[in-house]
Amino acid sequence: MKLYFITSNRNKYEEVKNFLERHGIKVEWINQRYVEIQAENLEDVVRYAIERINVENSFIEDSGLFIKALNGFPGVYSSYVYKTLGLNGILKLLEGIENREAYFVSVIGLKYKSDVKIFKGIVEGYISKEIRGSKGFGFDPIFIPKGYDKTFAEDYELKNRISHRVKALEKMIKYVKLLEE
Ligand code: ITT
Repeated sequence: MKLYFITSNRNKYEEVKNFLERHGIKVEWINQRYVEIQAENLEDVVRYAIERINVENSFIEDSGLFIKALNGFPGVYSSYVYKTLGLNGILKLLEGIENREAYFVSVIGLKYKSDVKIFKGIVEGYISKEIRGSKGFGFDPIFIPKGYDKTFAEDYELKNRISHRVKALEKMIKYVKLLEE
């Protein structure tokens, strides 16, 4: 089985490809941007985009970091905030704030056999006090998953077992495998 993954983010592509190929699904990368509407949640962004993509057996994935003390910011603006404020900007915003709870969300939109399906994964955790680790990408160096003490950038193997992305992918795998039978 082969699926096309439409994303402009190489790191995401690598994570997704490694995980899906371990589950017997081949992935072909379409390095392209798609239309992202301004909306308050990732599901709306993903649904709008995947419904307008004319590639059979393809999927997109939109993700974001939601910080509780900041009422969910940067959320749907994660990509922009990563580029503008960066990791240090986020740490500054949280200076002196006790509640460091945050979570990553991944939403996948799949167009498979002409149907559109949405899959969502979440991983809960905390924003670290400083930048730690060099693996992964994006906010990985400041995100510590609940129940652990290393950031995703320090323990990338752990990330690829429990991440938001992996959880959403597991749901998608279940779905496509059911339809294959
Ligand atoms: P697309 O072409 O797939 O949209 P993108 O880079 O714009 O690629 P997103 O909007 O989904 O991707 O990602 C939003 C930002 O959230 C992204 O720039 C990262 O900085 C961050 N992010 C997403 N997933 C992450 C992860 O697994 N670990 C750390 N940061 C992540």
